[in-house]
Amino acid sequence: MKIKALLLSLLTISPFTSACAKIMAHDVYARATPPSAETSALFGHFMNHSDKDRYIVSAETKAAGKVELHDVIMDGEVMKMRQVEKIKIPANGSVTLKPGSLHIMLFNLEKPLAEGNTIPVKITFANGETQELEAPIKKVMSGMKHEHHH
Ligand SMILES: [Cu+2]
Repeated sequence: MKIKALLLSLLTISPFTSACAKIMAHDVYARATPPSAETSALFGHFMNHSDKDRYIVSAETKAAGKVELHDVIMDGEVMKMRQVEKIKIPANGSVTLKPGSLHIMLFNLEKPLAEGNTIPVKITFANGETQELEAPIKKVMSGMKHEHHH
């Protein structure tokens, strides 16, 4: 009984219990690539459970030589990717990185991304916090479509 009580008190005073859950990453995944591709992208949903705006400022993975934060803009009728400095996760809100929109771009892939595998990803926020996660590799049908077909 005494040990249990001690453990419980350790848990409650841990400084990590509250700070950790402020940004929650959901369904982060990487786009599967054909064998010759050298680029891919990471998508996912980030929730901000704090009352301050938060920003993703960089990401890294050993699966890619270079990683950039990207947005997609309309240039006339052409969709173009452009690099952005940061991705905002609004206070008490969320941001979705998805095909045809914000994404984390992967360049110089070490090897093609095969569906079913995972890659380790480290995301850095503007306040210096980092979050590490394993992103599963999934097939993405098209970069520009938003509808779901069944
Ligand atoms: Cu891109």
